[in-house]
Amino acid sequence: MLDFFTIFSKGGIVLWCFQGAGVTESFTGPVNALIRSVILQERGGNNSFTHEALSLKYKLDNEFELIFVVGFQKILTLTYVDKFIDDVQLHFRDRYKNELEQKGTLKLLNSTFAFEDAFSELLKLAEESSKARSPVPMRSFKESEKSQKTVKSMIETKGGDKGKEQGGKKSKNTKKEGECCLLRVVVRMFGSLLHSVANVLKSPKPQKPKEKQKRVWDNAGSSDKNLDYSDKNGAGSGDGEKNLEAQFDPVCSTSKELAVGAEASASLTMKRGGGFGGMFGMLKGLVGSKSLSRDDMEPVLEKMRDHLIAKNVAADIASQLCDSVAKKLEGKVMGTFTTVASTVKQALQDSLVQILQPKRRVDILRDVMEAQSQRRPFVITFCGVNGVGKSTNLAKISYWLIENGFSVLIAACDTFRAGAVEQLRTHQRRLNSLHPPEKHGGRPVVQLYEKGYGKDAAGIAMEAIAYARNQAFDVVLVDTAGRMQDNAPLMTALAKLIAVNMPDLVLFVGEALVGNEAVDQLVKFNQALADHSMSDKPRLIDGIVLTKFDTIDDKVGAAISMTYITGQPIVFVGTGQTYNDLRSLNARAVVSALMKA
Ligand SMILES: Nc1nc2c(ncn2[C@@H]2O[C@H](COP(=O)(O)OP(=O)(O)OP(=O)(O)O)[C@@H](O)[C@H]2O)c(=O)[nH]1
Ligand SMILES: [Mg+2]
Repeated sequence: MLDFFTIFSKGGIVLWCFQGAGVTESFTGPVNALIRSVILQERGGNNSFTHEALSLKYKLDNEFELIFVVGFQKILTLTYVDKFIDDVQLHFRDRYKNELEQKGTLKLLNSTFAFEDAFSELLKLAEESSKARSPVPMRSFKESEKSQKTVKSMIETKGGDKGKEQGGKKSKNTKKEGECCLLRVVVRMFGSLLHSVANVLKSPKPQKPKEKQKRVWDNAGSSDKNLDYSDKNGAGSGDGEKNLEAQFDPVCSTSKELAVGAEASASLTMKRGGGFGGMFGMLKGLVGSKSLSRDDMEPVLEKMRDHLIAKNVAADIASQLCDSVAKKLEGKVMGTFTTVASTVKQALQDSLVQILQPKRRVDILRDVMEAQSQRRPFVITFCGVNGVGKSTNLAKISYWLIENGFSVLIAACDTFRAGAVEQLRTHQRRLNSLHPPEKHGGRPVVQLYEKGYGKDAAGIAMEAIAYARNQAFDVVLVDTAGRMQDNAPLMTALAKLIAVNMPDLVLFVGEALVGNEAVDQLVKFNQALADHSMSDKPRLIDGIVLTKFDTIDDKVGAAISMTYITGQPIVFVGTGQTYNDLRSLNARAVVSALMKA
């Protein structure tokens, strides 16, 4: 049933692996994909991953820095896998504790882990238990308990079960029961009050109690004892008081009693906590050297989550990140003199830096040079919702490219918004005035390719690329119209533009001001590109331009949301409205702004 099971250290040493009978394909690819796309990208909140036809589940052992991965065909529903992976982890840890405790890669490499027998045994047990739990056929009505009941048994008889109930429950000295008992006393008192009022109304003469059970409400003459109906017979004998005492903690009246009460409650706290409360607990929390549990981390994670949201990280992403950090830390032994809060904070900080680090090389200048050597222009398309700064940042990037010695053709493919073409023409003029043609062999370094409004944007982009090839421009920057992610016709048009022209880079332009909306925008842009792609491997967003970074102070969360969703790097950061206001992202600076209280 299982395709493979592998146990490896976080450092990358495979300690043990199993390959299912008849499975010929190597599992290196899926495991590498899991490491690259989930474990290294802090998407560990959910411990499963699908890769082509395989479903992978994994478990981290943070104490011994191990990863347990199981793979099986995704069409199979293996209900036992979660428990099985836990069992294997526990067995492996217990069996090879000594080897695993030795520090150092070489020692680990030299150790042998003959785990086959135990693994097969565990697998057999897991498969059998899942068979045993296979769906039970539905019972017929005749077999059900309901069919055994007679109508008579369903009719409630007054007081029928009372005695049984009282007798059965009396031994339990719980608070709930005490409350019930008190309620019963009150109800009885109220009942007898009504009863006596009725009696008084019926006969004005004072009544003599005929039987012991009959209760009389006589305000004038009866003592307090008469009011106590808590004993079984209803006689105010004072036994009821004892019963109540047994069910509720007595209220301490003297200071001695108070002291005893305090002691008792202290011992109760110790018992409940299962360890040392008070000062010892506080010291233990401070000094550490215990393994972290989810419960220990929960309050800190909750605070961290709120903190991230306050810094403009999308709520979903903040939760996923905190879950991933929790998974990474669960079971980890804390260092001496570290608190839970500092451990969690450090782990979160590392995760954030990891997310912002580019996963692949993004070097536009080098790529342009490579395209130059192939005698073709390097094409970049800018897309995003309305007014985020696509055209302005396109102009800034033109300036940066010109400064680096390249010639640029701007394709005016926003044929929709009034003034879009004129806006680009103004930028072209200004850029040419900053870099006059005289300095560049008499040829303008920036040109605008435009066909006015209302035309097909994909067609204009294609013509512009052909023109750039003929005129030996180094780079083509394609400006597109802003569109909301829910506008299906416009999203289809963008997907077509990208599918037809196959640009070298698709940059998504997004405002740093955006909060939860970032997730929706990126997911839907990527979805539209995937849906309308003509190839098996669709062209999705390759990178992000994060604009208006100068307007957000330290609420830099959008950077995290955007990179987390796409897994793509932030290629440029727009920090103002002049041509110089273009930066690359400094991951550490962003993370320190994020973590700042
Ligand atoms: N403060 C600041 N403002 C910016 C930045 N980038 C763009 N802007 C401003 O944002 C506004 C919109 O910029 P555009 O470039 O026209 O935006 P667009 O995405 O092309 O808009 P549409 O084409 O209508 O979708 C302009 O006023 C820009 O000056 C930035 O990094 N910082
Ligand atoms: Mg524009």
